[in-house]
Order: sequence, then structure tokens, then C-alpha cells
Amino acid sequence: MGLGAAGLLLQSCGQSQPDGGMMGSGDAASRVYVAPGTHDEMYLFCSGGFSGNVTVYGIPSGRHLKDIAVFSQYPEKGWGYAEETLPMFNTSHGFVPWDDSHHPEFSQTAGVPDGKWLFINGNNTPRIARINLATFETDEIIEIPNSSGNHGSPFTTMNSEYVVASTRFSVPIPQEDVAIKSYKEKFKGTLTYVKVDPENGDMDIAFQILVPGLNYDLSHSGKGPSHGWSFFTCYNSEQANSLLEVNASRNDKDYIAAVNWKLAEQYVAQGKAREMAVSYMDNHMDEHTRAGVSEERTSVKVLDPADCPEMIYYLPTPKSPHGVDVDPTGEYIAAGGKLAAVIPVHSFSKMLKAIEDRAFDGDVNGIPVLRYDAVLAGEVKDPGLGPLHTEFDDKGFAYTSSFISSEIVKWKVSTQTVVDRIPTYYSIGHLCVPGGDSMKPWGKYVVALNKITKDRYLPTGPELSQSAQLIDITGDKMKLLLDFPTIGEPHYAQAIPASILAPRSVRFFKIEDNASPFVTRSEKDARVERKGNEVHVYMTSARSHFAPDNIEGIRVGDTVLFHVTNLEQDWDVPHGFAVMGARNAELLIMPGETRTLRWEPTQAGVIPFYCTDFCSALHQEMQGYARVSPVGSTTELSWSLGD
Ligand SMILES: [Cu+2]
Repeated sequence: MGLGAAGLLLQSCGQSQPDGGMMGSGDAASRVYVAPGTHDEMYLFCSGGFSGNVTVYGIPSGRHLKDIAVFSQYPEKGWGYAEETLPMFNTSHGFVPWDDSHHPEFSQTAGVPDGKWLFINGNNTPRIARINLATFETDEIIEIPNSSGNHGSPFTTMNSEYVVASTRFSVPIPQEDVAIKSYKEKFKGTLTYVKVDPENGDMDIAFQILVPGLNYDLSHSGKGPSHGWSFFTCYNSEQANSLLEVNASRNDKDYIAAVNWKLAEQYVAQGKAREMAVSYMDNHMDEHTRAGVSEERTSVKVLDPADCPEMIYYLPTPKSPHGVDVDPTGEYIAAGGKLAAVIPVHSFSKMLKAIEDRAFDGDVNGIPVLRYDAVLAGEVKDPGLGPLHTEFDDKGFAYTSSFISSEIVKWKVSTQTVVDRIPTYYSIGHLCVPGGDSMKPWGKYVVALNKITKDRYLPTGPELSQSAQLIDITGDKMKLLLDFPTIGEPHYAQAIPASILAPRSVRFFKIEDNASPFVTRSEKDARVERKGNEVHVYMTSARSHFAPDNIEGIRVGDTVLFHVTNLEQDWDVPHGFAVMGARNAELLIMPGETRTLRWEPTQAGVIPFYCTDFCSALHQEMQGYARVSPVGSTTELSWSLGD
């Protein structure tokens, strides 16, 4: 039945839409059909762009499995509402409740995604988040100082020694009140290396490199022979500060910055970095209390290339490059020039030779520019219009997205020759081959992450869902299998076999490990305590009641903190908690976890509260009352259950 329905759906699409490259509908339906009760083959982690969060889909079905709240308050998860989650949003600018998330990036071991963590950048207020892939929750958000527009981030090195961050917008560093026209003299960029603890994933900024004032756009790290280097695209070599669409498009070539980070580590060890006073926040979700802790950091080590010879070189790259992608062998470095007629593919071994031969073509603020012909492996001709990003398969082929011509172009890495192309609907940005930026692409699919949807789905007013497309790459010709809508902009995505993640997925939090200072471990410990104007309710929830469920003695003017512990020790039994008139939130509490809701009642009366997450046949009975008396009332504080 499912097969027939899916087939019909695809057929009806095929009749009203161009179906360039589409597999026969029956074949496509069978390739994406995941029977009810069975599981997808892979997880796809898709950033939400302006949503600030991450969405998880099953591949090949396109099933929407979960939203992971990261940089944006998200009511469905209570993220940014429950008191325990608020510190995760702290920055040097204060509480920032909504950001723009772009590049999910798996942690790697020996160049292969290891399924431990997913890193993602906050683009607007520069930050990197780390998601725990056992809980699918955000465990850390670290702010990046001396940065503005954290776009080229958080690309990982082969063993996740570092995740990197580069400034899209150059700014005065340190920030100061100067004329914008002083751009060329005063503005700088930074490349930041964030150390990742191999045991627990904890992130700390190891060092930053101060670089000339260009726009640093994207990055990838070397692997295999090029391990120890990272590559950053930069545009605006014109150093324009206004009307960049014209003024930053004049030069035929901009650059890829190649950074020898192992050498940078040595310079730091030799004391060549200067300590710079800064302020930035490092926010952790404590594993045992399951509460956020926010710490300010006040210093960062900064390397100046002028003191650090041989640490950084510029590779000329046509024209306004965007993505920079290193193939699985670590030898080829492809750049997507938004305005380029070709895809330049640099050779890492030629780059080393060019450095040895001093094959330089001038410098930028003292940083040598290597000769284009001395580093180039070759150019991909006819790559489509507006090539942006490249991912790789396990058979020596590359797949490049071309935004303007809305297509994916397949080319052979060793010869740089185009072998196939397929249209996308519409305006593709990033694309994702599972493992396609690592040393072990799993191949099989490429997912097109499209900016524009237009007529692909039923109209839903001015705002349309954005869209991903699943394309088969197992044969010589790419074949379109499936369109599926996404939450927010599907900016970039990474996919990993389910067999790596699913066995490690946490089912509930053990109540005996709950180290929250506000935990209530059993119903007999449930209580209410007054501390001045603060009333702390130590409450438990279990199918199908709260303890206590009758509370008296609260007064208008009190701040009531409901610390609700979900006592369930079973998979998929969260409880919710909502109290009438609470202006900030409700709660969603996972089994074994404690979450706190702040409530400031403004009116005397008897106020109901109830469970909002359907939990049992008697979910509708899961309710209680809080009596609120006027200011100055002498009603005694009391609580009960079952009286
Ligand atoms: Cu419930």
C-alpha cells in the first residue's frame, strides 16, 4: 500500500514539474520507501540557517526525526525557557535568543566521522556549538572573540584536534570607534583554532591568527598528506567597505589562505603569541546537573604572521571564491568561485613545491602569494554558473553545486573533467554526500540543499518551505529520487550511517545520576520552601500525577520556582508542565531530568497547572492547583497530594 501511494505521489509531481534526471517513478519510490516500522539507513543533520537550529531527517525517506535546539529559543524543547537552559544563550553582548546556524560538522577520528559530536557555527554573534550525538542535545556553546560573522566555521581537523572559525567581516581588532573609510588601514580578520578535548569534547580557544582585512568565507582542513594545514577562502581582496557586489568583484582572483597549523602550534609553544584582553563566554550544559553553566573568559593568544614566517600563504583563486573543499586523498583542493568560469583545483604537493621554490607572486601585508600556475592541478571547464561547493564520493568523483544554473555537476577528480550534470529545484547552495568532506565518503547519495522552492509543493502563502532533494549517485548518471521540505534554510548538512549513531542513543537519564541541586528523588521528598519572596516547589512527575498537586500560601509578588523532576525511568516518557499565566514558558522534562519554571503570579486566585506532553490514558487527570493569596496574606504555606 505504501509503495503504491509513494509511487502515485511521485508520478503526480512528475506530471506537473520538469523531471530532468528523475529515475522512473516506480524505481525512485522503491529506493526511498522505508516500510512502516522500519528505519532509515542514515541520519541527515541539516542546519536551519536563519532558524538557528538543526533538524534531523532520515535518509532515504526524508522523514523529519527531530529538531535540535541550538542557537535559538525553541518552545517545543523548552530550550531558552527552562531556567537550566538560559545560561547557554549568554554572550559578551548579553542574552542572545536567536542566531543563524550554517555548517554542521561531525567530529572525526583518523579523518572519518566518528559519531561523537556535531559542531555548528553561530554566524551572527560568533559562536560554535557542540551537540552530543548520544542525546541529540546541545552540550556547549563557546563564543569567538575578535570575530564578526563566523561564517567559515566550524570545520574540523582529521582527529578533531581543532574546529576552526574565520571572520567573514573584517573589523577593527580590538574593536574601536573609527571611520568606516579607515577599512584598509585599520580593519583585520582572524582565524581561530578551537581545541577539542578528545575525551569529553570540551572546547577552548587555543589561539587566533591575525590576518589582513579581507572577507574570510569558508574553510576545510587538510587530511592524509595535507593534515596539519587548513584552507580558508577569502574574497574582497579589493578591501572594499561599501557596495561589495560591485567593489569586491573587480579583481580576477582572490585567495585561498593556506595555514600550517602545526607550525602555528610550535610558535605558540615558543611564546610568539601575545595575550590579548578580550571578553567571551563559554557555556556548558553540565552532564550531571543537566543545567547550563556560563563562564566568562578574558584572554586569548594571538599570533601575528609578521612574527611567524612560513605559517601562512595565499593561493590565487578565481573569482570571489566561496567553498574550499579537500578531496578524500588530501591532495586536491577545489574552490568554488561565485563569479568564476572554471573550478580551480589546487594541488597540495605542488603547493609545497612552490613554497620550497619560492614561486611567489607578490604578497599581501607581508604574507606571500604563491604563483597560480605553480599550485594549480587543473581547472574544471564548464562547471555550471556560480559554482559554490564540492563534496566527494568513494569512487574518485566530485560533485559541485552551481547556484546560478541550479545544477549539480559531477567531475572526475584526477582529470578535472565533467562526466555528468543534473538540474536542482532551485538555486542550490551546499550539497551533502554522506562522509563527503572526510577521508571516507559513504557515497550512494548526494543531497541538494536548495535556497528556493517556488512551485515544488502546495502553496502556503508568501512563505514557502525550503527544500532538500535526494539524488542517487550509485550509477554513471545521477538520478533524482525525492524532494522533501526542511525547517528553515537547509544551509548545509552532513549524513552518517544509522549503524554508527543508533546503538549509542540515550533512552533516559538515570535518576541516581541526577545531580541537580533542585532534584526531588521520590514523592516523599516533594515539598515547598519559602525563602523571602521566593517559593521553591520541589515537585515530581510520574504517570499520571504531580507531587504535590495542591499548593497554598503563595502570594502575589512572590517568585515561584517550580523544580520539576520527571521520575520516569523509561524511554519516550517526557512530561510537560504548564501553569496558567506564566509569561515565559512551559517545561518539557525528559525522564530522570529536573527542569525549572519561573512563575511570577500577578493575580490572587486558584491557578491550575497540568502536564502538556501526552503521557498516559489519564494524562488529562495529570493536573493540580496553586492557590495565590493577596500581598500580605497570612495563609500558611502548605502542600499535599491525595488529601
Ligand atoms: Cu504527563
